[in-house]
Amino acid sequence: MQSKTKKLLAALIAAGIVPAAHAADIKLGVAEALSGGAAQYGVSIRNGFQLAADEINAAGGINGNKLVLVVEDEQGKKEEAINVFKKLIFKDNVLMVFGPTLSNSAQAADPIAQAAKTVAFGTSNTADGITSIGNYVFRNSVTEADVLPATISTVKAKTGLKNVAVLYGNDDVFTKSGYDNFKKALEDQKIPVTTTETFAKGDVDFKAQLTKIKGTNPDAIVLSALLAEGAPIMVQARQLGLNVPVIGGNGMNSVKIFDLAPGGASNNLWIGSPWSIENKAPENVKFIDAYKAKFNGSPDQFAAQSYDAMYIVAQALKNTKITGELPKDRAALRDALPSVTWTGATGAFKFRQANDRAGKPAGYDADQAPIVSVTKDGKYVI
Ligand code: VAL
Repeated sequence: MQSKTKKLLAALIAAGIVPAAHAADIKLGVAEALSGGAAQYGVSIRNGFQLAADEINAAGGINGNKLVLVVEDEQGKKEEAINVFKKLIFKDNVLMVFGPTLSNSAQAADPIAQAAKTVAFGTSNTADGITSIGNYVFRNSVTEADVLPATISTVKAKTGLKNVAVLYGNDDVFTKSGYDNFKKALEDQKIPVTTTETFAKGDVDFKAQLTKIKGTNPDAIVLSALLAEGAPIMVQARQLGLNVPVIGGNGMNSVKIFDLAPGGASNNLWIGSPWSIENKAPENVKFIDAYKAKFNGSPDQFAAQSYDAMYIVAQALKNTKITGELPKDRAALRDALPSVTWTGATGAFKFRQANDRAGKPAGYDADQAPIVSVTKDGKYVI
């Protein structure tokens, strides 16, 4: 189609004169944890995608073509993530797949997308090594490796901590990667560790580990956990009189902590992220207001990152010639993505090339710096 005709069609669709069904739909897969413990993140992520796609479609879509989301629940389980990726890529014939929610699932499912030469775009995967899977793997979530050194140095500067105890989940790709990066940051910043304790997914009683930690009298607890375990850990720590700062990774960066660890138990939790609800940049204010109006609640960082990711893909799509030949279109989208820059709810964004384990170019990580916040009376404050 000539670009003039395309523009006219886009305008007619936007004005509701021509129904969008007359234009070609662009099918995008969304594979997120919408049930189970990781739904604490996955539902926000789905909302962010929906909000951005609705806005983009209301503004005429992509050169007149409408974005259609095919949403699947991968339940926060790696086996389900594999099934859902296969369904979206081979049965639904989506152009690309967003997700899955957990790094643990991404490590299992992203190789399917890579082998099928279909973009897998994670908006919440923060463990090491995800984008080393291959050149079709992208993420706009800032990694633990990029965030945790800044989180540790900020808490050290602001609280004067001299030592820490470490507690982490040793059976999850993200919590283990968070531990590895915390350990390195603590060594680099010469902060002694009083004790290192572990837990497993599904544990509910953390008193043994916390009692041991309390016995070493640390100035803070470094915690690499997902909310399902991290929230009860905070509750039980406070019950035991451990009121020291808790330094968390990405798993603890959710407003859900205020419901799951109520009555002040969530206070004094430190996290780093490029997104903050306090950031008054116009793109962020627009996002927060639109999210509140649509979903009747405040957004979190997970919604902000998926919202931005949809706009990043939309930018790439605007520069992609969609031919209707799926392998060609999937490759064209991949090729258009790396050079996209975008200023959205999380601020200015660009990609950074990641390498595979042999040091050869692979996928793309986020190139963004974190801001460190601390929880106070039901809010993350800078
Ligand atoms: N960032 C984590 C992960 O990569 C969670 C919190 C989504 O698994």
